[in-house]
Amino acid sequence: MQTEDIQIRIEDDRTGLEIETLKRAILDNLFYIQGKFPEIATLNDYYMALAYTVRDRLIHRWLISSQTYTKVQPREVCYLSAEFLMGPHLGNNLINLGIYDRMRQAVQELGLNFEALLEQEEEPGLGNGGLGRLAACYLDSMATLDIPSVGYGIRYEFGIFDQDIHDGWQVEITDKWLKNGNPWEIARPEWAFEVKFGGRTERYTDEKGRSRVKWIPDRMVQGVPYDTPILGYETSSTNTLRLWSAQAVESFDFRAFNAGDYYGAVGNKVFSENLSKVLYPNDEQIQGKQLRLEQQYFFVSCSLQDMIRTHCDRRGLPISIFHEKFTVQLNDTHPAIAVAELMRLLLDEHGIEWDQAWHITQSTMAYTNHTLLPEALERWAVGLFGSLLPRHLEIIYEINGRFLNEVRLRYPKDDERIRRMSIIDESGDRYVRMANLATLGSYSINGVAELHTQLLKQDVLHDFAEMYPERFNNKTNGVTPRRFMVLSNPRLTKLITSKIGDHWIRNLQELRQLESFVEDLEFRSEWRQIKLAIKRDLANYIQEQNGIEVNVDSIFDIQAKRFHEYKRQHLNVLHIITLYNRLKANPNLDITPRTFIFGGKAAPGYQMAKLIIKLINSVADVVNSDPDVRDRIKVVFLKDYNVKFAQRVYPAADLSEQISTAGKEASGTGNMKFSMNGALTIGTLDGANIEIREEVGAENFFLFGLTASKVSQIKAKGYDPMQYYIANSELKAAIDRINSGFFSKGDTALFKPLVGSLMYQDPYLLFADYQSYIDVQTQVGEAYRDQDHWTRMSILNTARMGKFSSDRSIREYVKEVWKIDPLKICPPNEPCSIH
Ligand code: Z16
Repeated sequence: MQTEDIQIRIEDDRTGLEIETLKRAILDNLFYIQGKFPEIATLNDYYMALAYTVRDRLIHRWLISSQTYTKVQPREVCYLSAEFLMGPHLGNNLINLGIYDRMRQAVQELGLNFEALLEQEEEPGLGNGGLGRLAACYLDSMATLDIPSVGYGIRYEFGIFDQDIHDGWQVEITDKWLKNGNPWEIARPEWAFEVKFGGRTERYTDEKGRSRVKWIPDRMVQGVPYDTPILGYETSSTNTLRLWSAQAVESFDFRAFNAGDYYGAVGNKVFSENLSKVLYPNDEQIQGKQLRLEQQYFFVSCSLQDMIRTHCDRRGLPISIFHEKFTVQLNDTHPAIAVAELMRLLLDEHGIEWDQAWHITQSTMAYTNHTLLPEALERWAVGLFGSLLPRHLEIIYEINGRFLNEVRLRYPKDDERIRRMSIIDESGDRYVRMANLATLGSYSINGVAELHTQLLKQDVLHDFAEMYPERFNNKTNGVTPRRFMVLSNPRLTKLITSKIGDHWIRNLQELRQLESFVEDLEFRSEWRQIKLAIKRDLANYIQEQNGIEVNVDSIFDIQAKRFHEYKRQHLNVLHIITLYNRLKANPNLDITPRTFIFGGKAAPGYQMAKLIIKLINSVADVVNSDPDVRDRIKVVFLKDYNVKFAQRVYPAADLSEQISTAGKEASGTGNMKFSMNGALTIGTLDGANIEIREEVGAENFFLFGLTASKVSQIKAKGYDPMQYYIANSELKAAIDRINSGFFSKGDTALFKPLVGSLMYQDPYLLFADYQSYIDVQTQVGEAYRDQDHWTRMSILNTARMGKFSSDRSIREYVKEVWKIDPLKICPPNEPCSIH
């Protein structure tokens, strides 16, 4: 076919950006894609018509990008992650295309409600929390910085569950995000791969007389890629998020089918397709379930096969230089099986010798660790592992054997060290330690904040850091200002841009220029008005959702994140109860009014986290309706916290709660999103809080609590929470209040597991940090009364958050880890001579 003859015209209805063209395109898509006329079209039909209108306008850049990669063959990064928490695409794509305002106008001229259409999108919630959202922010920054990259993951049919609250308890509801169709993805069944499971291995001699291994699996599944375009901000670079969906391999069913076992054949199909059915909803605690390992291996194998096909078949390059063209970033150990899988592909499928295969593998992989919590470190029972991936287990044994020989040479007679460093944990039942595999197989290992990296080197990976210090580095997390400022906070964006122009959106350090407006009375007043207007919006939402009326002049004190004991939502509750007790004792007490807002999901099997949610709702019921409180405190639990909702919440906060036990939160990223939007932080010296405080200045940050080293000291000495309970009358009163059944209609058993855990173990040192937290909360209340000073601090928080753009993080990965050159992509329909 003469493809050169077919040129797309600039004013084509699929590319044109005139308002009239956009309007025509939306109606055209409604007609031809949705097959509806206006009289019977639903809101979703209009959403789809709008989404396709936007998609049409980005597809040209996407194809030029992929054509350019094919032609230039640049070095690329593949970001492997079991989770991508993308959030809604429509608004973000409009921002990144630079057509948000004109599309809104076009939509409004059609008589449609633009906000309602944005709201209509079901977000792809293919992640649990921080780790998945970080992957999404990094895709945005990689495209914005013109870094050739692909995100590889799993197309879960059901993402993170929707949360409902019944009688104060969390109830999980299946997330059917695909039910209305997904206009942002394109299926590529022609590029599917097969993935093998189970069976056994066999040795054979190849035609060159070399001993080789063949894996004879007992099951096979197909991975079908679904591609979603990832736009950069005001650049033509458009990368790909490629998610794999599991499908039955038809030929595998046939044997059973021919034998007349129709139901057996269909059963196998159902079994295969279970693989990508549902996201495991646990953050920071592993379950060791076989299906989870199958998911991990499934997407890793598809992704590596895809890279090798691109490299060898499409580009015709020798496999020996694979690592020069591709680097793989492992987002935690979830994709760590990639180390063994790449070895297998190189050894068994490409006939490469061990040493060269190991060199290629280790030059390809880089590993990011996201947690130090022991219960979150992945390990697989050797029996399970070997029955699912027999060949990989052999390879891991071989890697381990060779490695431990090196350790023995380097540290003679140090058996303890050998035991600690081994990929196989042999202290009891045998396990494959995925962090050790990832570390050993990677040329770079990083933590996600300065403190976290330091503790990683000191603690979990100490022996590895001692042996290979040059491989360890820190990359403090960042978040994208496009989604978490420009899209989520248009009012603040407009004010900032009116003062300093709009370059800050690509170069967040330019927010520093706002510092010169701190003394500007008019500016401060506008800043305050904006916060108030956003709080009003949230107040309306709360009124609708929870039927609670809140005072917009009160401090909006927000803790929004997954529920986990180490994040200490219950410490926040102890503060609320303390204030309540003070008001009960002295109903005329003059306290700064506060609205305590919580949002977040608990892992469905995590009873304690669910009980903390119940406690918050129980306290809310009592406090919100007590006449003695007289609107000075309100407690609100907002259900179903997700990306869409987070975008509403961050801009409305006065105070951001970042109160984890020091040493437990690897970085945190919500802390950054709040502060960028002008919230002040009350926080511990944990994760990225430390660096945020360094940037915004100690005088603009409410610090409390023990340091990480004090925490481990106290624990080493033997921590006794009861001593604090006995000595601190307000703490005792708060705990007794819960214990008495006051918040549970007299039921003294309900919160026993929670209170008991605090009084007798308190593994996260709430009691040790209680007084310090209360004291600093009192300072917060005082500080808020000086609105003018508070506003100065708020402005300075935003002005000094430049470091925490994910663009900065990605620049560091590019320069210090990946060593990739940016590649500019020609804009569509313009003369261009870059390549
Ligand atoms: C996760 O979200 C994180 C760590 C982890 O092991 C598993 C999940 Cl699902 C989080 C960390 O808790 C958080 O501190 C960090 O900011 C985030 O990962 C991104 O690095």
